[in-house]
Amino acid sequence: VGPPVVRLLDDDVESIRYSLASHLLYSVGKDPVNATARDWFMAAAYTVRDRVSERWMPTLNRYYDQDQKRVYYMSMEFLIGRTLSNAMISLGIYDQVKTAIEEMNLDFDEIVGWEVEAALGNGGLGRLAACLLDSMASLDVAGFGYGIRYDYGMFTQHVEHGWQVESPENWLRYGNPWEFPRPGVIYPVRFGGRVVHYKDVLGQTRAQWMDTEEVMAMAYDVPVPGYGGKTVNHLRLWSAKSTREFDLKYFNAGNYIEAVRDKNESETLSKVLYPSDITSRGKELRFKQEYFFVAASIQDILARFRKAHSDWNKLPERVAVQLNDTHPALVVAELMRVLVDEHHLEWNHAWDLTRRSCAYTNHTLLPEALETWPVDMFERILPRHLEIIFRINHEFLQEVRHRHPGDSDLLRRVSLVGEDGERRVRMAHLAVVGSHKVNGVAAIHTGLMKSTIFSDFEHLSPGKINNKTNGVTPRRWVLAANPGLSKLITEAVGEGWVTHLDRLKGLEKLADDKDFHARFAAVKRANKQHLAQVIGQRLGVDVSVDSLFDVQIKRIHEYKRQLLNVLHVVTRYARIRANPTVDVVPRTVIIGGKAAPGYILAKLIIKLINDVADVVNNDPLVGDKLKVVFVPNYNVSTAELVMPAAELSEQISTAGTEASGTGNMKMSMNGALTIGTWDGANVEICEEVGEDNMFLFGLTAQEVARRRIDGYDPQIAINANDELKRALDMIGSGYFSPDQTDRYRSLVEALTNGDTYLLTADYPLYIAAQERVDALYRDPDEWTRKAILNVARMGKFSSDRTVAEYARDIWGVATNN
Ligand code: DL6
Repeated sequence: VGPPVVRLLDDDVESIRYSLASHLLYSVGKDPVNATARDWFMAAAYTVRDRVSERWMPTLNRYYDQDQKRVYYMSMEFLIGRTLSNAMISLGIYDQVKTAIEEMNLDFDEIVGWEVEAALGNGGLGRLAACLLDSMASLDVAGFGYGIRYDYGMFTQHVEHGWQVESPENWLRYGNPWEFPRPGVIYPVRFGGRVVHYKDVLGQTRAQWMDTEEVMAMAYDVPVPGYGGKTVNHLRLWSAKSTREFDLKYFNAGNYIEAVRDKNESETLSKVLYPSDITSRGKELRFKQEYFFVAASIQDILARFRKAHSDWNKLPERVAVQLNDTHPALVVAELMRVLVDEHHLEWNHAWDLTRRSCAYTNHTLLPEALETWPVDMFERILPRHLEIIFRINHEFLQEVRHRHPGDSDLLRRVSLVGEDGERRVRMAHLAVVGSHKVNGVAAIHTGLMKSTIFSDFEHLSPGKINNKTNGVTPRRWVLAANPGLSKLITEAVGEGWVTHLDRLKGLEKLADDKDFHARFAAVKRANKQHLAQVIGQRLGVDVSVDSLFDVQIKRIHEYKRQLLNVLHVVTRYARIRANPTVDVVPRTVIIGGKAAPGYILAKLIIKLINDVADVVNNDPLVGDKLKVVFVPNYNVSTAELVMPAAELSEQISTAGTEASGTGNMKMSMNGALTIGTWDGANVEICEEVGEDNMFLFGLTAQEVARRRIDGYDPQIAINANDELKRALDMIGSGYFSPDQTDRYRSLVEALTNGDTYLLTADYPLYIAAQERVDALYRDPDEWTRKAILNVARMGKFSSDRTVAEYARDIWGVATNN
């Protein structure tokens, strides 16, 4: 242990102003005369980063000194968003930095606005990873993320003539002030080659993986400050670099161009994030990316472990590896390979250590999202790992055979290798068998995991599958995103809610307090005003702050049913047109989300939303009664703007399809009422908030399953409902697409023939629920009362609670609360 890190920097306004000026000159190389707002952003980021670093090193030393068990959160995605404001808040220096910037006659909001967000993720799974990192640091858990430093993260979505157009987001173009490159932390990652088995001097059979190609993985560390600044953990992201051997080989042969070309090829591994939140089947590069970050992380984890321990038995006591979905499931095979082939542990011993160290989180039941890889491809790229998986499978199936003799169907179902058609390795089965705990992300989701996709495993290992309902960090999603509401909450219940969200309960008693009502409503109105202003400026749509802000923001997917939302909008529009003088509750329907670039139907839904918006927003008969806004490029920063302004939160997936959802939590915490199905975390939000304070509707997961088994016929529902028929006719006949009247025929046909996600079955109940929404909105006091109760009862959905449960039940580590 070296000398302790001395804190050199003070946090008063004067010291911060000094840091800003110094960084502008010494780090950015500008003076105030020539500095742009972006230059000042960089100076501000370095100013804050210095103070983060001063707390980071002591944290790491503390972990070493106390030999703390470390939790490694392995994820292909971390959807971090912007960092500056959040880091300022965590360190408790927000006011000082803001004042220092303003005292220099600079525009704080403009400077903060220059930060390019880190969008290294698609959606829910990646954003959850970022919330959990925040909570681990805030709870003093030694929790570290491992992922990939993609050169291009999530694409930027533009809307051109109503269509989604993607463009690459070169987020590192101006440099990333939050990362520390670690050229000294670099590991080889091997691919291809062949396996040779031989007997060593002791007569033991050993495997040698040889003739491989190598890529190097270089670390970049991004500090993650916990709230209060006591603990600063980090996220280690790997970037692919070509090996020096490659360069030398070609260089010596005098072929400079070849050397550079090869370099580029090996570096493509960390080039781009796959933009589908549902796995891109069979893509070789994706498979290599998965192994790339797994192999580098395992080397790093074991190197750190070996610095402090020579006894391998200590591994599960000191190391917990959490697999964020199956993307890092190769950890199981890689850890086995390293322990057995490189450290010569006996197979059963290695298997025991591996299983006790690993745990796996499942995020979806959708069959198309369950990763499998063709055996042929696996063998070509990771031949030794395939052998290891075959042996794991062999031993696992032996055990199953022993316990269930003669049940060959069971063996076929649970095998790690699917044999129906092309042979494929089932990554979920590898993750389940190689983990000591498997969890779902909401109670209903975990229940369905046990009764559907993993029912055999539930019978084989009862108790292994457990639930860890998701949560979101209140620091980003309330404190930073909604300062008005935060101030109000703090005045009412004190500051402690930021780390003990259950203290929001103290607001319940104010649900009938007229003065609190007025202040709560004023905050919401101000947030709506802000959003309306941005919508006006950026999209040229004039929305009324008096209208109900009805929000659906999430990835565009058939199962999330943005199309059901559109059917409601069209129904509302048809009603207004049929009776223009009718007294309706004015609505602004706000929809945002990205479609995977190859998901044609999802892109068509975006076009439909924009086509409907065009017609509705320009119909003079409609005016402020109805507006439709598609917010382009929905990302974390946009979410931070929209969530606080939402009044109605649309969570309308087909029951049994959305694992949890976390947008539902964010909006409810910010005082929106939920209109939703009995799906994902909606069910638990209802348990907390009360059914009276939400608008739940529709088929339950069991009813959905029953309808599907019985063979659902959408025609019956359509024929029974004139408004539904009319809405479908309008869309299908080109009412909203006069330039191409058959544009939406396929969409309508998908609903009329089959309707996989049962929109037509839920439509009448959804419309009725929307009518209940209107009726309540006409009573502002009652609406506000329910909104306050929503905020008051959301304590359960802090990611601090989620992390505390993982820590207690899965990782076996202590937390500070
Ligand atoms: O668990 C986080 C999040 C859930 O809240 C969503 O319900 C779920 O759809 C999402 N899954 C993904 C991608 N799934 N896979 N694989 O983002 O996870």
